[in-house]
Amino acid sequence: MTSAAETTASAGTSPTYSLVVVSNRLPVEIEVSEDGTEGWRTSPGGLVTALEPMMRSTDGAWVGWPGIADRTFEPFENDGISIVPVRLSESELEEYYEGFSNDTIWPLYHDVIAPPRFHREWWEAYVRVNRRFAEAAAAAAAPGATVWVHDYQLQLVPRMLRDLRPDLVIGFFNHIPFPPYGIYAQLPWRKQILDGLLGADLIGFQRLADAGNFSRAVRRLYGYPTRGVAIDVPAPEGTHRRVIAKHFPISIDAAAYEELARRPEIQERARQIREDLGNPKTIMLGVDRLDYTKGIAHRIKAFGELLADGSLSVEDVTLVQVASPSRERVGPYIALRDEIELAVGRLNGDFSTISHTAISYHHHGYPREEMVALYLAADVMLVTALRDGMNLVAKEYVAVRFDRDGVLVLSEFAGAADELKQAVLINPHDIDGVKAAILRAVAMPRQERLRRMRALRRKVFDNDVAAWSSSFLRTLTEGAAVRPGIPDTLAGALKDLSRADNILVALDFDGTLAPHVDKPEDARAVAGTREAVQRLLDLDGVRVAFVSGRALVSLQHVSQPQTDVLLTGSHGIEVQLDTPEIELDLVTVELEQLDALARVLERIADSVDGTWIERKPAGLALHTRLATPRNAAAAQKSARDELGALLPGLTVRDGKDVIEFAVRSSTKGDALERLRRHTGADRVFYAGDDTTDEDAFAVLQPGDVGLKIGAGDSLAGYRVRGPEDVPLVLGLIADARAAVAAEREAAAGA
Ligand code: GDG
Repeated sequence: MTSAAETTASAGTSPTYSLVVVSNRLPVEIEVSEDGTEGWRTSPGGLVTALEPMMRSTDGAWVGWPGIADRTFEPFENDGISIVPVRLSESELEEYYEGFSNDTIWPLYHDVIAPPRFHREWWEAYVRVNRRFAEAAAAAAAPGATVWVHDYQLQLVPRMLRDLRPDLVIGFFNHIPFPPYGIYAQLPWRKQILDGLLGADLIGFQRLADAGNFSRAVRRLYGYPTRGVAIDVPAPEGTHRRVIAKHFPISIDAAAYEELARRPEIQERARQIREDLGNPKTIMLGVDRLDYTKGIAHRIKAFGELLADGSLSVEDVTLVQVASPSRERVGPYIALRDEIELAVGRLNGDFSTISHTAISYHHHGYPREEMVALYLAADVMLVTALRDGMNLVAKEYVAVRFDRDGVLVLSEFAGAADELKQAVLINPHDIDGVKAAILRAVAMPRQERLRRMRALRRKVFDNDVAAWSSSFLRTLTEGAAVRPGIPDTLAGALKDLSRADNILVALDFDGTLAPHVDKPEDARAVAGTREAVQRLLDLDGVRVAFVSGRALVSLQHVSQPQTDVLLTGSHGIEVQLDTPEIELDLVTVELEQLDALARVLERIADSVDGTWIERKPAGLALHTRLATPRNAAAAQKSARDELGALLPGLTVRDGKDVIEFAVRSSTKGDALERLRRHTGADRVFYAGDDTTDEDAFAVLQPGDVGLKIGAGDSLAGYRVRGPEDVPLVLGLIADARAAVAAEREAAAGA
């Protein structure tokens, strides 16, 4: 237990961290010992287990509320994790947490199972508290740090944080469902919440459907273009920021649950539980926070009807229901407790005997060991949620059952149903369906139980919580967002590169020097590019080249290059290397093939109405758009047949109403090799953004530097966020080179 130090004023400059997790509750809670001293105790939750190893290894901090109102605590270290407590007052707890989070957002996002209540004061408190969390996270984050914000209580934090700290990489994960638009649209602050979330680079959801609901809401309320998981959010100066909204189904530390289940004392406890219940043939179990989303009443109703109609008897079947206390000051939860306990009391009154209780009901929290023993003892696990983001209880039950026995009855409205398809799936609203599923589970033959459980276990163990968090963070830091600015490692590599005698700086154009635009002819390099290129051109031993997939004439038009810039177009087929003419980089035999190809196609085009040929740098295309379908097909067939016989090595590409033949297929890798030979460079710097640039990265040699612009897999060793960073990188090369030249001059003079 770490002792708790309270403070009233913030103490000087605080340290900063490269990974900051932000959640409403901290992973620690305050504990008062008998002598009245206070200390911190780790509260074991799934999220802590998931993030602990990463937090320890990456210099992480956790920002959150310590679970006690009106107290200010200094940041402290607990079990290797830095803890940054956020203060909440009693009235803020009522309005921001119990009110807006748990009585507005929670019911709204869970399909309005309970009516959401909308109060403007609650909303104001929510904004205020979210700002406090954002400020605490901003203060704790090192330059360029990754911040991972959790859950529905903090949906405004991503935007507030981005405004405070544009340098950060921001992720958000929503643990609960995101509702369909028809429901979401009820929220008076629906636009503000979306805007808050869109401040993140990556927004994670439990299910595919949740991510879809979110993207649809963004389209409906803001009209931003969305494609697949990508949403393009307008940013200053007519640019866009790409936000990814994608599902990452959360999981549990499956191995840790199995390890507990294998302990002899826990197995003994499971046997004990069975005995204490009077050794019924079947134990059914429900474990839930006492929440109206969990469908506890539906489960009790179905069980009661089965007892009433004689399908089950209390001698044979007992239902154990753990309903752990939750949100006990929120109105609907107070009413729910009464409703459930009335139903349990009635049912027990009607059906229990002196020796057998129908429902063994427990309104307590239990230690995890006891939960595992209950899972082990349960023949049938009932998860009947009306709506649930994931439902970890279902996964825990599966992880514990190393004996591969036990039947999981699972609501299709729990996120877990997307993965756990071998469970007995139910619609909890269909009471007859639930009753049938219970009977099926109780009577399921052992063979079938084992088969299903084996498949379920594979799912849960293959995608455990470590896989979940690393997949989210990988997507966040490598895929969805690239840290802004120039990485230190890149600056070091450029210094090293600049020591070579001859350097080639080769640059892709579209997406690298110029942002992508809708009309290719509108592309222009970002401000500062021309000046940076000129600085390089002015240095001895430095050559600059543009490498593009565009036809060379088009590249000249959009890039307006200085005369000394070397150019290659059409993926290396066209080159302009220190001559005013555009050369085709074709060898004699290819030129001869090109002639032969032209003769054949010209003859065909002359003889078939509505067809014509187009010359390309290394080939020709036969267009058939204006011919009758029959003539078009015949012309294409004879071109293919004749050329197949005459020039078997040609590359053939079929298009709509066009067939293309090329004597040479070339890549940007070929282009870069050609430039390396031409310039005699000892070291090469190459920058590019798309898959065709990977061919160039692939031919880089030790000591060369490859720079990927933006997200996505790449062979390049370094990465920056976008074209606006490239002039800075070029400036660094120029600086380093100038410094080397000055050094050499000084050495020569000495
Ligand atoms: C939200 C989403 C999503 C419960 N009673 C006791 C106890 N528990 C543990 C369970 C489980 C956890 O609490 C409950 O997790 P669930 O996933 O079932 O549900 P929520 O609390 O509603 O969680 C949900 C989750 O976030 C994660 O993203 O899956 O959909 O609603 O781990 O075992 N644990 C102990 N004693 C109890 O009495 N020790």
